[in-house]
Amino acid sequence: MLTVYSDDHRLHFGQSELVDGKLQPCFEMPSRADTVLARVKSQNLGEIIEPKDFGMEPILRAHNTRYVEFLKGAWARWAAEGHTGDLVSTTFPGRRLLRDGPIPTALMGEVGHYSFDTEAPITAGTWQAVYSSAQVALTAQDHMRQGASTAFALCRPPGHHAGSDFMGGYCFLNNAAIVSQAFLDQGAKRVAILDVDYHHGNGTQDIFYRRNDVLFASIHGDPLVEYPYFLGHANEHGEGAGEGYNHNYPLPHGTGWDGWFAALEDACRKIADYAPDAVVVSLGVDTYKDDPISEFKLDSPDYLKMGERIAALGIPTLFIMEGGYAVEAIGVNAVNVLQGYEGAAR
Ligand code: SP5
Ligand code: ZN
Repeated sequence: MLTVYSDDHRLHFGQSELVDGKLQPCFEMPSRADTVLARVKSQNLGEIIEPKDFGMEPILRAHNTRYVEFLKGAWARWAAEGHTGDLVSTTFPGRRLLRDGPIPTALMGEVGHYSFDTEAPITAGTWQAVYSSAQVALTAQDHMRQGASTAFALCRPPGHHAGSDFMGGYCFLNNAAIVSQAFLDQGAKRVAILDVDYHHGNGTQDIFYRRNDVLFASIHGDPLVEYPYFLGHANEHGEGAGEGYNHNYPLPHGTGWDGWFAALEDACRKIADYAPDAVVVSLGVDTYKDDPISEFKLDSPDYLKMGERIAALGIPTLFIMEGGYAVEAIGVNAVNVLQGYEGAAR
């Protein structure tokens, strides 16, 4: 399996994250991608290439232009104001504040307008890193356009919490949404996104919620007790033309392989019924038992079985790296999914 990777991910390195009222190092750190890349190499998964540059157009097919312009220019404006620390929002349009009102001209207001939490810090290199992360995904997608049945986009920063016009949860541009739209723009009739990250892919759900050309299925910690808290319930099935094309599997804290696999089985049957031209997997491995911010109990060998079940769909599958914060284990776990897939698809 081809892996696409760019060193540019290092350019995004948030200084800190608020945990228990204290600032601590960000869980989403550069060494995550290093661990995954090292495992891809040690297992001889296949060729590793740098991304090509597909420009802004495929990004703007999934994202709001003004939001993207904001991301691109925010650091230069922040630095010009004399700031040196990360640009992070602390104020958000909660209920009966103007969520869609005039966009504040002050940066701290504008970043609040475009954020849903404090977990997507904009640093000096954030734009280049998220742009390259999207190009990593698009390059893997292009490999499949040319006929490959699978590819691995080793994206960092991740993307599934980012909506068309908002960031949060370590995410800025939604890599899975961008490549799904690219498949459609190249002639695919239907794409299914399978989101196996521990957290609900609220951004991806939001982008495709009113559409029937992308089916979204997500297995995640129940939002009643888990981040992102405000989306991801089982009764969210889509709206308008999208009714029936969104499937959430919220699971309780402590869920192990058996409970998790039952949800995967149901999601895979829905995907098979949908008969998509391509499957995009939002591959988070924060479902691991020792993940520092998560409460599922999957163990490393389980990820092989996850890959095998996805391969049994028999549909071209693009894997997009999302979360996973047990840094020493995420290489083994992510690559186990890919090797499980390849072993079964072979
Ligand atoms: C892409 C992705 O996986 N984003 C996840 C963002 C989750 N942010 C919530 C972090 C909450 C940290 N809670 C600390 C618990 C320590 N035991
Ligand atoms: Zn996650």
